[in-house]
Amino acid sequence: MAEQLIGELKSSPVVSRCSTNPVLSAKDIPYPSALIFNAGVTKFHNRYVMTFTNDYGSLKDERIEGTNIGLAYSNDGEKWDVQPEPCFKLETDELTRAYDPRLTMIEDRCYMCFAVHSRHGIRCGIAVTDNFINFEFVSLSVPDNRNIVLFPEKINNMYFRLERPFPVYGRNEVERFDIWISESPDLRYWGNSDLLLGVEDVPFSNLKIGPGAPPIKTEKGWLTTFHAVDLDPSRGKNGWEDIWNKRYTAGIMLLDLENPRKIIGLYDQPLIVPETSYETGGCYRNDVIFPTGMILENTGEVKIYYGAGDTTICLALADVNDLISLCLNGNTL
Ligand code: BMA
Repeated sequence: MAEQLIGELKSSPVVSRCSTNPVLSAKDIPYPSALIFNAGVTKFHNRYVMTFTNDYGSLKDERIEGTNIGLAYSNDGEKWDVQPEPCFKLETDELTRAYDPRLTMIEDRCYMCFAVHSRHGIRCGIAVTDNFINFEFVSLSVPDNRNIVLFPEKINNMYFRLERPFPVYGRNEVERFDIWISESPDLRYWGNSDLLLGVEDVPFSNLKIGPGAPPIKTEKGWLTTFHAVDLDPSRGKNGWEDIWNKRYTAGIMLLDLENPRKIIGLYDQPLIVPETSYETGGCYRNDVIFPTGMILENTGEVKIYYGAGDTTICLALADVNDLISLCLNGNTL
């Protein structure tokens, strides 16, 4: 059972929302689309590239029929040119849905991590591409696992990833899920797994947490977002489903540059909380902020992309030093 209720939360004042939010929604998509959300974003050949979850069906009748992954390019990270066709879809007897893509450039190639529904549980895939047309499978986890994000470079000669297995028997409570870290010599074989952050150490979650956008490298450490969920059983219908009593917020933490298994700063309050009309109403699931992309510009500006309400893609902006201060000094900024 959920522990204490979390109550009211507020976004950090260091974050501002892009004035053109949502930066992408179903009306911008030139093929069947009802909900688009949870987008991987990175810089690729001097442009920004985005891959995003596209649930198609009927927005009007609140019906989803299937999922593919769409592709968009941008020159400024804000205005997006959606490509005429989706770029990725999984449909085999065993694997039925790929979604929640995250993008990481490593050694000049673009890696896409994604969640996969299979007939035998939820798995995490990693594929690599040089053109967003052909994708080569690199690895697929065992169930149940979701939200894999890759670090953009080797650390002490190993690749690292954050991930979120979901133990259903061993944790003694329903949906009590944590963030883990693993390493690999080749991005294919993963091991040396450790708990990175337990949900009990996040004061604004009473349920589960998971990795957000792939970490970015700063002078002070690896800066990375995560999603944090709180449950309030008194919440009722809050979107398409009969009952949606969860809220998703975005948190932020800083990991040691040389040893990313070590958290050197964790902001004890959420960074982004559902607050605007496009986050709190009219969504498939209202009150969901799901960060999946983060870009550090030369100016020190950080672009944070997040899915809003599992319905649109939004952008938030912050200064990298402010984000680092939040992690190191908590609420005393
Ligand atoms: C998670 C995933 C995400 C989704 C989130 C909120 O479990 O399914 O795709 O954004 O829930 O509904």
